[in-house]
Amino acid sequence: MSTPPEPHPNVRETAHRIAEMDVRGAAAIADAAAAALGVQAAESDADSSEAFQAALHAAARELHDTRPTAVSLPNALRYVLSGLDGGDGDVEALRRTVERRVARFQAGLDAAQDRLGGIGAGRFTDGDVVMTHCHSTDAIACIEHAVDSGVELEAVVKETRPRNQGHITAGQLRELGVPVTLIVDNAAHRLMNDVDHLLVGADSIAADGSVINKIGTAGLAVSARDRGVPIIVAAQSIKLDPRTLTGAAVTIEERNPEEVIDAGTRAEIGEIGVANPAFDVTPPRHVDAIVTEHGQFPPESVVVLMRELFGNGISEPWESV
Ligand code: RI2
Repeated sequence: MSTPPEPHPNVRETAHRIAEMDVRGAAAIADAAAAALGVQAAESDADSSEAFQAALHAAARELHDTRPTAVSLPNALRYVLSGLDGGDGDVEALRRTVERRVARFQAGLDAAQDRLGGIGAGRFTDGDVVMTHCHSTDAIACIEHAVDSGVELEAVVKETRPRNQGHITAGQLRELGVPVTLIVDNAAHRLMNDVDHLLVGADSIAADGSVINKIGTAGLAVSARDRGVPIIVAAQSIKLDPRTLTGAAVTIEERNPEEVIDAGTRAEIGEIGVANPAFDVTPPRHVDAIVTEHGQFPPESVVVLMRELFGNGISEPWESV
């Protein structure tokens, strides 16, 4: 087997930033991965269409192998690479095709988020209190649209251990003028009586309507159900996982134990194991609505949208590298 071509340094750098979570959030990861493929295409010195495609596939593989759960990543790669199907055309034509598809994909992300924000905003009325988990740009878009149309909201923001992405949410909601109460994750059930909505994002959505999102979402949804608080998932359609149409399970990322406890403190405690799953699975029965740019869906019917958008066959050209 021949050695796969070396990806462009920008691809390496982007992959590193995604793996280290300097770039994080399902939409941002997709955006960055598409941009890196654009750089790979723009600066490729391949002298044949086969070499050009091989280099793009290798770049896609490097990006793909960074984080396993957010399906927006393979969906972005698939979108950009599908422009190369067939392999006809010279290098310049292929280069232009990739650049066009990257631009179209990135514009689509922004438009989808804007559209779903408008749809999700319709769930809120004046004086509502919204509980959030982690940091989701799709979820914030719903709050932003509501606030922009004059609806007054308050937020209870969970800090979201171990990486405290709730702090990002708190800052962005303050910028929107939303009063924020920050809580530790353990206080969520206690505060559930005081909120009107639970609003979260998603990293992947399976064909049965299960929602894969930041660790803690599944338990939080059980708590919200118990208190009769509606559970809304804001997720543009690149979060739909077409691989699950044929029965594949979503892989849950396990991250470095040092995100949970530093090595020194761990050593002081003595011999312990540490688990750090980054995501969990909320079953469809614990979700009220999935808000996408195509409208709002009960989780069980999201499969209809999935089939419409992806059909039954999906390609994974980076697997050939
Ligand atoms: P947007 C995040 O994962 C959170 O789980 C969040 O709900 C999800 O991505 C979606 O984010 P991580 O990358 O695409 O922080 O809505 O592990 O911004």
